[in-house]
Amino acid sequence: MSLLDKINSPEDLKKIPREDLPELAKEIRAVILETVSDKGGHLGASLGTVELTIALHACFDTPRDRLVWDTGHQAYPHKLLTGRRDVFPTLRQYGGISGFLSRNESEYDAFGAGHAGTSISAALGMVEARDQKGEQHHVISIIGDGSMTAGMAYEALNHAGALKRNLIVILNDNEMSISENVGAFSAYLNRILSGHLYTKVKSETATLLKNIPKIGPPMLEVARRAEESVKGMIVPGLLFEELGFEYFGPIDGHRLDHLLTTFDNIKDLKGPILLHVVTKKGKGYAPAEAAPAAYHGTPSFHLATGQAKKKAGKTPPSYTSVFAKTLIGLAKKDKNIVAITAAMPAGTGLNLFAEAFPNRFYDVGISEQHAVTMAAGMAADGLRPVVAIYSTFLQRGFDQIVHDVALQKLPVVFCLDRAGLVGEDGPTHAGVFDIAYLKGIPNMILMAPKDENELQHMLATALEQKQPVALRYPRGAGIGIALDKKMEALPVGKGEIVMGNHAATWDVAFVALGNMVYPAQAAALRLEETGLSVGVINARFAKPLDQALLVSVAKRCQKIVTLEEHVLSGGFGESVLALLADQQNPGRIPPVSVHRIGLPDAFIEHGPQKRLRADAGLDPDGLFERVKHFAGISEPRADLDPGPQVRKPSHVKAI
Ligand SMILES: Cc1ncc(C[n+]2csc(CCOP(=O)(O)OP(=O)(O)O)c2C)c(N)n1
Repeated sequence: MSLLDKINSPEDLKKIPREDLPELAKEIRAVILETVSDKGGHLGASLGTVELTIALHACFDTPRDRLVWDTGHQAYPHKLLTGRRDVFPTLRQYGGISGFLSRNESEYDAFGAGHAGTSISAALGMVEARDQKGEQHHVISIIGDGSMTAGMAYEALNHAGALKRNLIVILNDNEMSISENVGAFSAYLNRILSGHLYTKVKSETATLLKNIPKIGPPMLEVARRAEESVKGMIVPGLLFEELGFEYFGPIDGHRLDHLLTTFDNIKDLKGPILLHVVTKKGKGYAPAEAAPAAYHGTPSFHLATGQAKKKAGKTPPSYTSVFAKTLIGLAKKDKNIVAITAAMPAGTGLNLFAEAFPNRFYDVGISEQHAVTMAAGMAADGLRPVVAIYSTFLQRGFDQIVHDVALQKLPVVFCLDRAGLVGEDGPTHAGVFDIAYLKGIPNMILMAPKDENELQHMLATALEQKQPVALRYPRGAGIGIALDKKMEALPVGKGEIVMGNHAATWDVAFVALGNMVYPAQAAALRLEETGLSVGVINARFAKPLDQALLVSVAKRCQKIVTLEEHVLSGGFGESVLALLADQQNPGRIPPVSVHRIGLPDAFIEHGPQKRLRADAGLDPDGLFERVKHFAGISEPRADLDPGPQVRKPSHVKAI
C-alpha cells in the first residue's frame, strides 16, 4: 500500500513520519501525471505545489484553518490529500470533480476560484469573519507570482497591511504566469531570487526562522531594527514590508524540511505575514520543466515522451488561429493596429502577432481592467487597439468598457475568445454572459460570426468602425470552411437569410446568432423533412439588431425561434423579443410567438463542450425536439416545458 493510499484526510497525513514525506511527494506527482496525461488538465502548476501542499496540510489544521488557493488550477495535490484520491481520475470529466476549487465539492475548498488574483481579498474577508466572531484559526492565501499581476491582489495587500490582522500570504513564485511572467513586479521578484542575494539570504532566513519563537518579541524587535539599517542593500521583500507585511523568504518550495520548519515557526506570529516560496513549474517531469507554458494546461499526452495524443484526422483551424492570422494580415496594411492580451498570448493566438510585430504587442499581465483602459488611451490618441480577452475574463473590465471606452466612443476592438460553453474548465470559465453585459452599453457594436470565414470579415469590419466593437467567438475548431483571401467589410447591423429565402412564408423561422447558425440549419433541414417550411437567419449582430430584417421575418412567419449560446437572461433572444414586441405595439407586424433557446439560469458544470451543448438542447437533435413542439407537430414534452430558463442541467457531481 502506498503512503497516498493511506491518506483519506489531512489527519492521516499528519500520522506519516515527516522523513517519509518526500516519498509521498513522489507518489502524488505520479498520480497527477497518470491522470493528466490520460485526461488532460492543468499540469505544471500542480506539479510545482506538491511539497508546499503537503507541508500546509501537515502543519495547519485544515479545514478549520482556511487554505485559499488563488485561481485553483494548482490544487490537484490538495484534492489528493483531502479525500478526493479515489475520484481523482474523474478530474474535469463530465459528472466528475472540478479542475478548480469548489465549495460544493469539499469542505477543504474554503473558497472557489478559476479567475486569478482573488485569494488575498477572500482570505482577508475570512480573517475579518473569524475576528468578528471571536474564532481562532489561521487563514492562508496561496498566490502565484503571475496572479500577483492582478490589480486586485494589491488592493487586498494594501487593505491587509492597514488592518494588521493575522493573515498569512504565501507567494508561490515560479517565475511563470501561463507564459513568461511580465511586468516590473515580476522583475522585482527576479532580483530577489537572483544569484548571490538569493543563496545568501536563503540560508540566513532558514536560521532566522528556526529561532524566531525562542528569540521572543523584544529581541526580534532589536533584530528588526538592525535589519532596517541595511534594508535596501540586502533585505528582500522590502516592498511587502512597506505595505505592512512581515516578509519571510525566499525559501525553496521543494524542500519539505524547510517548508515544515518555516510553517511551524511562522504560523503563530502576529500580523500580516508574507512568505515567499520558490517553486518550479512542472517540477519532477522533464518535458514540463523544459516547456512550462506548453504544460500549463495540456490535452492528454504520452507519459513516456510528453508528446500530445493527437486525435485522428485533420481538424479545421481554430477560431483563435483564424483571428490571429487575420489580425496579422490587417496589421500589415495598417501600422496603427496594436494588440493587447492580459496574460494569454498563446490562448488568444496573439503570440503569433507578437512574433510578427513585437513592438506593437502588449502583454499587460492578468490585468484586464488595465488592458481595457490602456486600449482606450491608445484609441484616444490615434492607435487602433485590438484587445483579445476571453469572454469570461473580460467580465473584470466592465466598468472600464463603459466609462473609459464607450462613453468616449473610442474605437477599441474587443475580441472575446471562448464565448459560450468552454467545456472542461467549467463554470468559472464559461463565456456566457458577454451579450448581457455588453448589449446595454451605448455606442457598442456586438457581433458574432457563424464560422471562421465570417470571423475574418467581422474583424475587418470592426477595425473600420469609429466606435467600440465586440466580437464574440467560440472555443475550439471552426467549421472547416474555406477562408476568403480578400477581406470585406460587412454592413453594420445587417443579418442575412441563409436558408429558405425562396419561400414566401415559413411555418417557423430560426433567428440564430454566431455558432448557432449551423445547428439551426441542420435542425431546419430535419423539420423540412416533416413537411414544414423553415427559414434560417444569421443575425450576425446582437447589437444593433437588423430591425428591417426581423420585421420582414415576422411578416413571413408567426413562429420565431431565437438561438444563442449564452444565458437567455439578458441575451440575444431577449433583444429580438423586445424588438418584436415594440413593433407589435404600433401594429407594424402581426402577433408572433417567440421561443427563445439558449442557456438556462444556472451555472453549468464542466464536461465536454459537445455534451454540455446537448444537455442544454443546443445541438441539432435538441433544437429539432424543441421546435417540433413549438411548431405544433408534436405533443408538448414535460421535460422541455415551460422552457429552458428553468431547466436544470442534468449534470451531477461525483461528490
Ligand atoms: C482574471 C484571469 N485572467 C486570466 C486567467 C488565466 N490564467 C490562469 S492561470 C494564469 C497564470 C497564473 O500564474 P500564477 O499565478 O503564477 O500561477 P502558476 O500557474 O504559475 O502556478 C492565467 C493567466 C485567469 N485565470 N483569470
